[in-house]
Amino acid sequence: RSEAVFAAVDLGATSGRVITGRAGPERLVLTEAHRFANTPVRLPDGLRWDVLALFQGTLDGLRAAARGGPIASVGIDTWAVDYGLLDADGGLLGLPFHYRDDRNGKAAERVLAECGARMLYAVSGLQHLPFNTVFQLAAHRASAQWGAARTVLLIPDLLTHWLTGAVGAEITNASTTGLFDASAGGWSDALIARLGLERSWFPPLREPGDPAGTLLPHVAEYTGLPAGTPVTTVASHDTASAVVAVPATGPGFAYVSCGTWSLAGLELSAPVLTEESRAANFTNERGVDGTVRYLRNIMGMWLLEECRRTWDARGEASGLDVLLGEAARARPFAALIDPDDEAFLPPGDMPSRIDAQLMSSGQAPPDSPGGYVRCVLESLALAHRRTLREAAGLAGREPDRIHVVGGGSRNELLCQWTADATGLPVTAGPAEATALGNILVQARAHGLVDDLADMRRLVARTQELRHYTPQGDQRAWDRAAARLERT
Ligand code: LRH
Repeated sequence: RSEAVFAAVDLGATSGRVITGRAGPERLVLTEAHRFANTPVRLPDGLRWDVLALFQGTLDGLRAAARGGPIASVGIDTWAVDYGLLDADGGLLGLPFHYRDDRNGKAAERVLAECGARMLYAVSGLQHLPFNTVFQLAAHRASAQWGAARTVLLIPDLLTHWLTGAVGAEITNASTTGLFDASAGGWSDALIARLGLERSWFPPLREPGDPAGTLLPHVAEYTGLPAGTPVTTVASHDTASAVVAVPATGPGFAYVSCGTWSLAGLELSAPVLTEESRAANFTNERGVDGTVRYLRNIMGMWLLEECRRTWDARGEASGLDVLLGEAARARPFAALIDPDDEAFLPPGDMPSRIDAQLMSSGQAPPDSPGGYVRCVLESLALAHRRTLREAAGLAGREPDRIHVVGGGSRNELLCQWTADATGLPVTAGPAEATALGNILVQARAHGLVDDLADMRRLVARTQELRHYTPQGDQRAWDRAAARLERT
């Protein structure tokens, strides 16, 4: 058999999709079967994911996919770090918390005081983010649910469990918990013990490509997929899947996986666990085939999405194209922010928080939505520059090209400005990198493609890409970067 169709369940922070992909040695074609909103819900005790709606959307999506013809297997990826706790009967204990909930700050401080940031980094190689699973678990400890907990499942593993009944922990996502040993490539028994967690709560690890189980009879019946349809383990961390589908044709590339977050970095063959790397807050997340995603999280399109949500709520909505047109005409470098300010993390009024940062650094707030959009996009381009240059220095590897993948690759201003700010050529696309990476790993498990290089060549040959060369005034970007550094 030279081709087959696979279903990718790809859940992002704002929407979920089920996408089918026809894959073969010379073909890779996606079709969206179903898209649904992912709307977090604020309960009295915090911001939660509506995982039941996400599971129902998954089931409806698989049903829509099944109507399109035979499906060889199903794979699931979502955002990282968040989890559900299961009791001894396998029941879910409460709705999973959203990583943007504000419960984690104090717990993170406690864990750092107990274990030390150096020790945590030396083992896990994980950047410090207040919502790393390890800190969320520390915040969860005080709850009544804690005593009944027996298993921790990250979100894609939880959905896989509900589809198949099987329990496992996918390795790329496990590496975002802070409880994973980046050098040994397995759960860190030492960290788990040190944090007073039970080793038995963390299921056996699965590699992308491993079988995860087969659909439960009631799932098969509802979706119309044949009983026995396999669920294949993919790179269940969405960023890991996206990086699989970077259409690189050589080794010297950097990437920016650009969506709600901008994840900017390099692909390495071994983690960098030095003190300099820790101080610069770079992460060593696990990719497929033992690769390491050496990157830093940048606040990303979230800044723009939250500005637009604020304007919509005030009845001042404009379409994205209109806003981008205004941004293109707005004055260059009028206002620059550091996107990594933790104040930007929670949901809420984003323009006011941008104003606050600008005023505290002696800059005037923009006077139009287009001005805000320009401020955000120029600041993100500068953050891409700074992050990629630091990554290159710390890893000792200079990239010769940047691949921008994910939804943000459609944003021409951001891609051009990233090229201009870095002085490197940018290849933009595919926008659907995550779903493509999910499908490709399934296709490989079915013997239709080979190694990572082969998967990437297939993406480069079949997907629409755009190319940007650095242009404009390079020195203006140098000056802007220096100005931002000073503030
Ligand atoms: C992107 C992402 C990122 C994580 C964040 C929680 O969707 O998975 O890699 O840091 O969400």
